[in-house]
Amino acid sequence: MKKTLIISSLALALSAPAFANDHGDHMSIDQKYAKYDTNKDGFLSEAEFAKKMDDHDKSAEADVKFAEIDDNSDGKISKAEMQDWKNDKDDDDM
Ligand SMILES: [Ca+2]
Ligand SMILES: [Ca+2]
Repeated sequence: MKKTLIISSLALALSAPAFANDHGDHMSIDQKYAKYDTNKDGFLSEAEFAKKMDDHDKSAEADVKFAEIDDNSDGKISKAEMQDWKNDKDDDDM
């Protein structure tokens, strides 16, 4: 009984970090994109992105983040750019 408890505690401890990451990212990129791409042109404009950052209380960083994510500097964020940026970041605060 005691041994079982230790093993399950260990399993819980090992699975906890993975679970925490999943928990912080319960929406897929597609879902997030659909939510904030309000004019449905398939890109996030700076205004659309600013709204997204505002929802996360990060409006002060919006222009910096936008420039960071907008890899080809065409003034809009494609899904691929978003995905690349997310892949580069370990902690997902989006
Ligand atoms: Ca758009
Ligand atoms: Ca771009």
